[in-house]
Amino acid sequence: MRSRPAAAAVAFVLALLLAPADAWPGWRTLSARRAPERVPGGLLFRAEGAVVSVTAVSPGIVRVRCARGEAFGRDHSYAVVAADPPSAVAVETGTTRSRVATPTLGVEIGHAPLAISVRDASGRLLDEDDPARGIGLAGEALRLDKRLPEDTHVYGLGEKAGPLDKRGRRFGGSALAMWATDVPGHDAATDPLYVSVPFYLALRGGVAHGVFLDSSFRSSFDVGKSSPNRLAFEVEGGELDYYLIAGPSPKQVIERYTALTGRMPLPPRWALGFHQCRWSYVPEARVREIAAGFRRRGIPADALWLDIDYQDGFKPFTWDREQFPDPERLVSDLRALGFRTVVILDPHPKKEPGYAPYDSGLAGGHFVTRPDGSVYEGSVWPVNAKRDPGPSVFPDFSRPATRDWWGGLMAGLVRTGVAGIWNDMNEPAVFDTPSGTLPLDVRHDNEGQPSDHREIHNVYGMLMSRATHEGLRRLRPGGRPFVLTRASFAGGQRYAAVWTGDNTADWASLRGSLPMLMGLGVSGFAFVGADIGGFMGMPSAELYTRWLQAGIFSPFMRAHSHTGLPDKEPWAFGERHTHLNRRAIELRYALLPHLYSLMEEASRSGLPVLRPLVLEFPSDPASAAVEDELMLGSDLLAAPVLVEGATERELYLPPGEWFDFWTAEQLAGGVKLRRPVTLESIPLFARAGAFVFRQGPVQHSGEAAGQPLIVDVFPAARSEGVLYEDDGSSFDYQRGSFARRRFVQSCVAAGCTIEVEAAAGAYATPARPLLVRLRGETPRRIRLGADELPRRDARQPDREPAGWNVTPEGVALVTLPDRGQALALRTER
Ligand code: MIG
Repeated sequence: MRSRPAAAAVAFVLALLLAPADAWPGWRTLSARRAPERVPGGLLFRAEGAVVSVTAVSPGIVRVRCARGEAFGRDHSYAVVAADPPSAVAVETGTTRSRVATPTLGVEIGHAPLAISVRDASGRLLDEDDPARGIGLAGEALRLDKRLPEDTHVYGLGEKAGPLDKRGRRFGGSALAMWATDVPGHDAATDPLYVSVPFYLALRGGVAHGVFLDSSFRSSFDVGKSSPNRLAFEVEGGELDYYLIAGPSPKQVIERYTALTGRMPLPPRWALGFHQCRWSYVPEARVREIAAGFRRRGIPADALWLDIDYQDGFKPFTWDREQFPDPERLVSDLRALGFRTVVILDPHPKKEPGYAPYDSGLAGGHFVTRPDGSVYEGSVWPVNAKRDPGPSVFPDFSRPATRDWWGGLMAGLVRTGVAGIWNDMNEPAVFDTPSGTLPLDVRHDNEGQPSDHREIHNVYGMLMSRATHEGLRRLRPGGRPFVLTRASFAGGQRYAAVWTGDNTADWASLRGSLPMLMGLGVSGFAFVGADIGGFMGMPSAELYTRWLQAGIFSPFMRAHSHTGLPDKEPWAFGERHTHLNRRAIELRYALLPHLYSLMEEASRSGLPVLRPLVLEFPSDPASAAVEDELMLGSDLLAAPVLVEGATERELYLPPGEWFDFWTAEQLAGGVKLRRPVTLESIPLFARAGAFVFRQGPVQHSGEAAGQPLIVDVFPAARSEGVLYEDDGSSFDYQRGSFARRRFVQSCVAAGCTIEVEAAAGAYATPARPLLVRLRGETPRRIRLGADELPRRDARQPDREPAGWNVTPEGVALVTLPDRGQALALRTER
């Protein structure tokens, strides 16, 4: 039976009219009440009970802001550092639609409901609000619904468990919250975790854009969960204030996002070494034993960590003098062995008159209060002290004067020689509230506009790490600070590295750590790592070794353990595994020059060091969901073994030409491979054209000076690589004292040319041998400039300072003295 066309049309129109109300109970959709007004950078719309502005903040970033009432409140952000003045913008206003356009982004705004669509310069649709819903109001909450096309992938949202693609797989999608939470033993289903980054990157057909919701209130993201083709986000208070960020590549989105929220500062080089931690190494004799344990076994390491038990009754800024009678001596003795000391500082000084941080904090009004003005007291570690247990008070890190005060309290630790600070429990975690954190009505300064914990909770940890970072900068002006934090927020990459908290010693946690770390990287946090070996519980020897082998590729590489467990150091799993573990850490140290160069790049571009494949291959559909492999920079692909008892590793190589890093076997990409593996295997692949910068064996990062610089070159028609070096610890690089060197390769049928440019910058690299390893082919002849390079006698290598030979493994190895000069090698096939 056929219905009459007119009736069908009426039914269709009716359905359209009724649908929004039906589908959106409890929410009121905003519509413009009159023509928009011009404001700097864009347009302002007035709706029933709310205002909405759409403004360009840079050619590639448009800001959409919605507030209740007749006008916006204070324009303030803990995340955004560089909002440029509104840039060149074209504005058109119409009766039903208006437009705000930059040279990169065109935003069309429908007036009723207020809903936008975003196109790039070529007119391609990037993003679109649900045209029937747009922005909704309900109680204190504000919400926005966007369309989520079937083929869109969603990455980022900070520190999240589960799949790399936040669209999710199970249950049709993900509902993810931003609310810093202490979650010991988290697993793939745990949400939220400690860090809140309300930023995502959407990728569709190889074209990316980003959305950053700049709200510190609790927010939620429904990524295709309640409806597979919708992405909705909601804030529980304050404004709905978000930025649309142009690509078109995912890397450009991340560069723009981190231009807005800041980038990781270059860390000291030692912080890229291996860190050994445990809850807790006490007394000091045990710390010395651990240090000696590394050196005796020749296992490289750079830092030893002191967890809460080094303190007197868990009071920050104190030492337990029975267990640590002379901390200064301990720290300097460790330093003489090449170890830095990092200590924990939690945000909960004990309420104890006579304890200086409590007294000065109280006098300075530095602690958060209840609504009646009394200082809030809660139970955290000091309540478990053996002597005089008691409650804690909580610094208000949202008050600038409090951040300064807290920073100054570290003077003693800095004088003791402590090299870095570890901020834990800063969600903040509280033992005696049902929520596990501060009550929502606790008062905060909020940088001069008093507010409550609902608004500050998510930035509390970041602001603590900011106070710590800024304090270290003041106390030790010449040295780069090292801070590790558990909780943070968008922009927190400016202050501290992040570790993923209390994971578990099981295989699922090892596998889950990869997408978690890659998601953090996409979200602006380049300096990240997970507890190697797993924090809760005891790993098998095999799991520990596999975790270490994967951990080599984490920018922050630290092994840690819960209290009360057997020894978990790299040598605690028997002789065979000690050997395997040493080899893994040695590879990490060998790669330090490469890693440091990538970290320097990250400090300027915001691009992560540990990358999901999709960042390098955004147009390759098969790369989109790969989460058990990673890219270290753009040239190395690691496929760590993540399965118990594995005898082979199935892996995917993206399109292009590849080499097995170990054997230089040439492999065609765009396919899945199966590679046999043993316990020793660390499957690693180099893109054709890769330059891999390495150093010889060391016991700690301080031993590198004067060591040979080793460069592995994998042939390609044309490629380049960049090596970055500096003194590794000071800020002199900001005044030109660095050495940045470009390596350029071009190959034709007859052979390859490898040009090493003279270093740019004023830092003089130490005189050293330069070892160039030509991988994947053995030439007949090699020239240095115009002259043929002599063959070296591998048995008496020092006879010929410059020359080449073929190593026993069959690698053509060129040895040259290096003083940072330019040089050119030509090979003849
Ligand atoms: O309530 O300081 O995530 O790394 O060892 C536990 C003791 C407190 C939690 C941290 C963990 C640390 C532990 N801390």
